[in-house]
Amino acid sequence: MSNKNDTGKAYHLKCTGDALRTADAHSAPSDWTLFGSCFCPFVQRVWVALEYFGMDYHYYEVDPYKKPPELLEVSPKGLVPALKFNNLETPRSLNESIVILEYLEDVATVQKKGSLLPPISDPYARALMRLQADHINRNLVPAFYRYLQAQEPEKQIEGGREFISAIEGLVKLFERAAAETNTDVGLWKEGGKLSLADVMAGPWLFRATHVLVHYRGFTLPEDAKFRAYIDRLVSHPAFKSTCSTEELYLESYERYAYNRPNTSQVANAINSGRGLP
Ligand SMILES: N[C@@H](CCC(=O)N[C@@H](CS)C(=O)NCC(=O)O)C(=O)O
Repeated sequence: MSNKNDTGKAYHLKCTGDALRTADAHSAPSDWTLFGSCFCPFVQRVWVALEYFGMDYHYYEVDPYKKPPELLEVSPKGLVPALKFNNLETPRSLNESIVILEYLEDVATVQKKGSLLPPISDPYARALMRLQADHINRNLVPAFYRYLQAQEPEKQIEGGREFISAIEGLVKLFERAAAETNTDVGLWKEGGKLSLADVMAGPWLFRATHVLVHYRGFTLPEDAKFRAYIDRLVSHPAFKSTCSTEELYLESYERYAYNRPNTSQVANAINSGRGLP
């Protein structure tokens, strides 16, 4: 091992805690199969939405680094999440967390199971939420990995600043939506309902509260409103039901924290300055 503090822990292959209970409750065949991995934040996005809408699905754990043929059939780059449609004459599937989220949002709208977006009657509010989503993908998510993978102390300090600034950018967009619209701004507002932005950012904000704290000595912004937001997010029933125990994340992310070679396509993209897969 190149770094003496790297204890060589492997990523987990089975959920724990609340997520295990949810996976067990969805272990029977269904019209949809969610190809997931217990540690994966992109999977968690889709999983939270499935839980939020109360949809029927089969949770199926795969190792995306081993790329079994059944995963490659439903996701060309062998990335999780993927959603497979069973019981159709011709095989169908979707990959890419955001594409799957939008698909679920459409199905939920048609089936009147709720929505993660403000109502269609308020296109401006919907657009503001999509701005939040865009910021999350463009800034918050890559900043999380750059920070976690940074090895030199100066790079870690810079990574921490960049991650904080991505959080502040998101907060500004939440505040803007609250000021400019009368409809939903998600959990940012006390009493608000879960939003697309909450689902998209939640998995990384949640991991920041333990993975970044543990490996980078990160402290979440002190701002009381932000702290209250994080509490609402991680205790939301749909979110909480997809969370494993802290230990699972700490162990699964050790390879990122020591920037082990070939950790993942995401880690390689960060190391080479390319966009995320
Ligand atoms: N853009 C994809 C990214 C998904 C992704 O990177 N998933 C990781 C697990 S967290 C994966 O499958 N990695 C396999 C690999 O790196 O080969 C999405 O949003 O769904």
